[in-house]
Amino acid sequence: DEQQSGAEDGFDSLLPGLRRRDFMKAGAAVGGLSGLAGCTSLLSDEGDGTVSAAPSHSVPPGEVDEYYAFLGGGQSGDVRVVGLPSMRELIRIPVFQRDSGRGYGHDDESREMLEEAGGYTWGDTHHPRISQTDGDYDGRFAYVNDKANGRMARIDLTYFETDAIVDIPNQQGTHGSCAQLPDTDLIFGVGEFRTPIPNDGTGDLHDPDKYGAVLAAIDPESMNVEWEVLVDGNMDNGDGSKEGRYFFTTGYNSEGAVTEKGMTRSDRDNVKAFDIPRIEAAVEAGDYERINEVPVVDGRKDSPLNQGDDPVVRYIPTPKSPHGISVTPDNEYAIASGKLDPTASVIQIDKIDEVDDPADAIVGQPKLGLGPLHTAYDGRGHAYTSLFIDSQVVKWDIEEAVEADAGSESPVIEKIDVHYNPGHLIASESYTEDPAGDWLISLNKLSKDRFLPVGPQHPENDQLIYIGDDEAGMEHVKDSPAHAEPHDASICHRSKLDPAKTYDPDDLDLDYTDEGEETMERVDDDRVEIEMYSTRNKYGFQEMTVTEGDTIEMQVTNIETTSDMLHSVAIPDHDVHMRVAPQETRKVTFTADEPGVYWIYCAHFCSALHLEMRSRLIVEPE
Ligand code: CUK
Ligand code: CUA
Repeated sequence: DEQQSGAEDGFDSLLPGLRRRDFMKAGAAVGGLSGLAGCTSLLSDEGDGTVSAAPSHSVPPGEVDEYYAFLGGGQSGDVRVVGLPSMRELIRIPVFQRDSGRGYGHDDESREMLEEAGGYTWGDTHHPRISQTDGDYDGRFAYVNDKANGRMARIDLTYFETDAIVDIPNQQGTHGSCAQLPDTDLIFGVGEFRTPIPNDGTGDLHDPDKYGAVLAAIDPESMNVEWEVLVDGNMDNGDGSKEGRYFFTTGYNSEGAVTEKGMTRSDRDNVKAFDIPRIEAAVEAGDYERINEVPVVDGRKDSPLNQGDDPVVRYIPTPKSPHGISVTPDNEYAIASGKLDPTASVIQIDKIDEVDDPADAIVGQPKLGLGPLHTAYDGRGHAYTSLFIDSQVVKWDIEEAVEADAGSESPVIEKIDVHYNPGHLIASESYTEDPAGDWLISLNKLSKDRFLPVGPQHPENDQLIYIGDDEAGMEHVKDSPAHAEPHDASICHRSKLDPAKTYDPDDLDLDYTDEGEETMERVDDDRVEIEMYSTRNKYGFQEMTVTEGDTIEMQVTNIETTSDMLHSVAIPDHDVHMRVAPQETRKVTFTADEPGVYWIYCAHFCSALHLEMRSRLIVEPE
């Protein structure tokens, strides 16, 4: 391999540890080989003998990363927070699943939220998107879909925790999720699976012609579903134009089939351009049908609302089953990746309104390689597209693609191998109007031989690629194993987030219980209410005596003001683990149905007296 061949021409002896490829790049960076002696300051030493043109991705002990990456955890149901460029996983935010590490799904509030959202024990999170104001991340919320159960969740980025989930009516399989730009006035949930609507067992369940899929628009504050649009075909991913006029979705199965063979029969599918103001005018005018309490606008091709010059949805024909779609930072183009076709389709946004035939809004169709799935941007006019089948990332020039003939490969600048089979790729701040253009992560589906074998389920491989040097080209700098299975991500500069260090008790619904204010009261024949504090190294009560069959409502305030000083309430044999962070108050309700003595303990290691931090729950027989 090229990297090993340096010995032949003596490069290795010139600079031990410098690979030949890097040597050549280093030379280019200073304008020639003669500058070699002076170029070492441009190089970073990764400490493992390799020298690279990229800035160091290794963050030294005690220092912090420059970016937060939020990754959808796929079938794990969570959102991961990873520091960039180190790729260190900082924390996981449970969304659709219980998580004892966070006490999520164990206290009353989060448990009730999960129950009201359907009571499912998992979700399938793909696309975390951060709220924006004026076209830039405002650090307030992240929104993420649940493809498995047709839901959308909101994560409060002050506390890095899920604070709302909506079960979207008329939608099974919420795939794309995206905030309306530039100010997050709506959240869009893209319905993938076609079902009868309403899907309540009425009508002919076997007739696919009676099935449909909807786009859902959700209010970002109330999380109410405001309206939906019924369309032809399955939808897939989505992204919005930067000024908020259009929301684009890709899709497959324009055939309306129910088998793989049927779904791939025709050569064309389409990108749908939803005209948001036009849809809102239709809702305003009462041009909808209310189904499961949601106004549903008919956006199918033959809908009366789609005839004439002012359709609610424009169907832009593209080759076979386009998958990813993303709008360029300058809002000129929406680029759809071909999936089953080797091209991407470059749609000029301001042409959509002008052309008679929607197909004429496609102004470029570069040939990129096999299995193009998703496209990210560096803000310098380049696009980066993942090639699932070729296991590559291809960098190409957007304007060149507009100039070139359809099917031309001339816009392609460079390809780099990834390992293996990338789904999404994402560049820092790529979804904003001003991408940073330095790092890119390729979220690879297969890792095969890249890590120590750990049994039949291999880790995913999230690969870090430096894209900040157009001269030197893309450089793959790190493999990072990931728990199954990241799909999409949003990367946000750390300056745009301001997470709390402790809770603000005013943000919480439950009353604060300070030391000396603890109470234990029988409020009913079989109901006991406890309000107490926790601190190093005790709970408000050393023991609590109840009677078999009692329902216990236990509310606990962590009165610590020191950040990072967590305590919890773990109760053996009662399935209770309630984390309480500094200045937080939480409540858990459970039944004491087995007489006996139970040692309540703190499961977060909080001090040298952590093991002594206990209380006894004494359950007397009836
Ligand atoms: S994604 Cu959801 S199937 Cu390509 Cu945006 Cu992975
Ligand atoms: Cu408190 Cu351990």
